[in-house]
Amino acid sequence: MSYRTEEVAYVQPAQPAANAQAAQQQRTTAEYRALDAAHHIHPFSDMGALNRTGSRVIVKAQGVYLWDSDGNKVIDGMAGLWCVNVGYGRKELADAAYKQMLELPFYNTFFKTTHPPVIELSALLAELAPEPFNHFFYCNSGSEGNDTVLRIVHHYWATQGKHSKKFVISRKNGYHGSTIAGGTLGGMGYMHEQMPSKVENIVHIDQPYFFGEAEGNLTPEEFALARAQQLEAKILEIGADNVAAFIGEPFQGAGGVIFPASTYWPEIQRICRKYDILLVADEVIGGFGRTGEWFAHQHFGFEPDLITMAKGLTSGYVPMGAVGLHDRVAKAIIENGDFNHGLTYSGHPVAAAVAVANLKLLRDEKIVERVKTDTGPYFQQKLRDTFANHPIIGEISGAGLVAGLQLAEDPKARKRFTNGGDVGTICRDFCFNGNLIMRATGDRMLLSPPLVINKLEIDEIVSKAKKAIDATAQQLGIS
Ligand code: PXG
Repeated sequence: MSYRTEEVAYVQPAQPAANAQAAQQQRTTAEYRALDAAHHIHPFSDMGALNRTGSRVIVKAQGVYLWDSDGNKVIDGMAGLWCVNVGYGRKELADAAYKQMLELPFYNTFFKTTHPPVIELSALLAELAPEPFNHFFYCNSGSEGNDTVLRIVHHYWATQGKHSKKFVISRKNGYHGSTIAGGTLGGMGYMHEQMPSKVENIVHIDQPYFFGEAEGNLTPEEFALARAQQLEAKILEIGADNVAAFIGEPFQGAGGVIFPASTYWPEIQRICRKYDILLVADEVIGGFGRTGEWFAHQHFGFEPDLITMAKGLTSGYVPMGAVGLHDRVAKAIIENGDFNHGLTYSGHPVAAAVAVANLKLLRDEKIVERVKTDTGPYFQQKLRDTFANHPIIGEISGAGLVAGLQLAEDPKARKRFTNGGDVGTICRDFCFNGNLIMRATGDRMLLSPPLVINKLEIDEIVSKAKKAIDATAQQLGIS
């Protein structure tokens, strides 16, 4: 169904309804689309193009399934936006929010006050996070988490009397959010192009993307080591006395589920320690069970100084972000006077109550353990069995319940399509039409389903993905 933007202004609003829910139910898909086009600017979207075709209107969800306003049932291979770890429709989270809203919907934590939900959440996070992480600072999103990381890093070095340590090193094709700090830390060229003002003293090194960027006969391990050693070269170029931190996602999520070989993170850690540089793990996607560990840095075997968290912290039911501080960083912050940073909603009671309910589900229902020992290995094996010799799949990356499928013109020669982004979009649209949500990042197809997914539902995702990828190959004339 399509319509033109200029028709939108003449759409009649629906009759006033007794309550908001009834009003929602009264609108047709066409009415929703028209109103959306008339008044809503979507994130990261070409609104002119979107308004001409219209958005898919998602009206409800349960478990791993979504329903749109035409009644289509869609399996969600992306857990919303990498966040609905406990799946949709968990009453425990709704109850926690409801109860907290009646008890204490808001109070701040600025002026010598605190409240039970933020206390419970902090204690629970200290229990679930690796041993040296016992202190947490709260915000509303992953982007704010990384802004907070920068504030903590700078304050930390000031407390150590090392005021020249200002530079933060991150990676091209990393994603750290869309505030000015998050966008600058990230290495997305198309974002930087629209950001004439950036945060100072942030520089980027190359990413550990073997399939796309390795040259010659390097093994994945040799390539990953070489990419990690770019950090050392960059530190020496800037001067270790001027470098404050390195930040990276343990695996790049939005950048294409890029899993570095096992040599990468130990080398990054060695370099950070050698030059006295804080190591920040952005766990906004990797945290809370995605790889089968509570945190993705545990999967890769390194120990960060700071951890950025969001998404799975509340399974996306309400917005919340946090930064976990290693004891040595926390000690410096605690013992050195005011830290002049905070947000109205730092530690929001409703968000904190939902986070506690969410983390207890992940823990008590052994959801993270199941990802590690059961559903994760099943998912990874199923993908490899299904796509190992597929004519347009060049690489399958991932662990636990996250995966990237590299589309390629010649998989064996590691030859990518020259118009890879278009091929990804074709494939994404086949998925969409087949009622599977799968994300395309350029020429990589991504999966990150809710962590409560069962094996039958995994089979459904993989078979729908296969149909879409087969259809893509067919459209390209490859078989
Ligand atoms: N760090 C990482 C690693 C992320 O993936 C953020 C920070 C920022 O979080 P907020 O809550 O501010 O969005 C993210 C967010 C995509 C997509 O299309 C990924 C994210 C956000 C929006 C879209 O893959 N990741």
